[in-house]
Amino acid sequence: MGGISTQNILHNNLDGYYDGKKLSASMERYLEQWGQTEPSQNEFYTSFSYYPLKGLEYEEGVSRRDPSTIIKIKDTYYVYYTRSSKTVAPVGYKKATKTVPANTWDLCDIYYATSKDGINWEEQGVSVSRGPEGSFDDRSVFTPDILQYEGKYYLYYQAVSYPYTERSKNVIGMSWSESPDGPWHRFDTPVLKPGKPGKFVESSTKRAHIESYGDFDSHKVHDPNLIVRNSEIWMYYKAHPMGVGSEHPMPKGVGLKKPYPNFSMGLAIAKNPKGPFIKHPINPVSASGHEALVWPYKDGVATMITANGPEKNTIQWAEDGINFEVKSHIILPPDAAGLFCEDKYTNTSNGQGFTWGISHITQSKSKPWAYMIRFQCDLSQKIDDLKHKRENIRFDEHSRLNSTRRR
Ligand code: AAL
Repeated sequence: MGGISTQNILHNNLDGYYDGKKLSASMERYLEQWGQTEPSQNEFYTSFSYYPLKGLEYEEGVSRRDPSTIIKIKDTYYVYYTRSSKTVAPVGYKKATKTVPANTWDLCDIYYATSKDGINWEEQGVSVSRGPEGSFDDRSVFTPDILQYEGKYYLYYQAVSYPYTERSKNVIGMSWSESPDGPWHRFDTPVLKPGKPGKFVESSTKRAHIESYGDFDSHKVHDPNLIVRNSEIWMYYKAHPMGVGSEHPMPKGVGLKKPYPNFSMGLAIAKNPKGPFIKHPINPVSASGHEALVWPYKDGVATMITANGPEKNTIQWAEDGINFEVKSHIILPPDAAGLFCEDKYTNTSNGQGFTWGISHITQSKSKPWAYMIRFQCDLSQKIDDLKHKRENIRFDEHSRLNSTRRR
């Protein structure tokens, strides 16, 4: 065809679009912050697709949840996760006993499974179990992440002691091994503890009844998620202050002058995997999110912020790994994801991202036990997967009618 090329038509139209126009606030933002005609032009945007996993699917009486980062040793993938033994269904904090769990992460141990293809998994057994009676981890160990570093393996996980009540403090414990199959050497003290405490009202047993809040992580340090950066071990974690959680709306007053987030993300850095982990002075590094999830991306750090807070359902990035900016909005992100991200621990300064991982489906009325599934996406520099760059994702009747507040 002679005459004008498609390219010229496009450019002419674009010029026309802006000619002499005053821009609205949204258009200013669009040009300054987003600047994309197609979602595929935003490397931080992805949609997610989900697939069943063989060997880690739903099982009556067994909860499998909170998968770790997935590592690959030779031709074998490894994932670590929270697992309850065949037991009765959880009954809540008030009715829980020495043998009856409060929730699906109570009375659990860390198990692991292996796979050759990332889809068919074989549960191998326990990696780390609860500590001896009277220890900081005698009630439950759960929500692990695995760090592979200088030929050794380090499992970081949440831990609680008996009795487990809504006021129990959560800490992060660690065990290490020469091999991904164990045996694991358990540290008998936590590697990370809650920060400066507030004060609970003594005449009550409720988590929400406090006289003071304390630091942003005065109650719980949760969901350790690790990267190696600047030759150091960077542990991001979810934090809760004392005084929130069990009652909504939050109690008013108590000298509170500014709002603060119930869910936030902290960062603690160590020179070596055994610690000491030093909390970053500008914590919390995110005022939103659940289940901390980070990966090295280009010369900075990316994070997926899900489920809670004003910036939920976004992907953010920080050149310094500390001051995150919103880079995309996502829907239906994986819950409690564990990533297969090959350079998470290589101290890279050009992180490549990832395309898949494992997430969990939490318990529901019809399926009272948590189980795990696989997800695919495109948050990788290497590939350009247009299927996972689509927008306009809608939900069918089944998803809508079954959607509810997660537990
Ligand atoms: C999850 C995580 C932590 C909590 C519980 C189990 O979503 O945030 O692991 O303790 O729920």
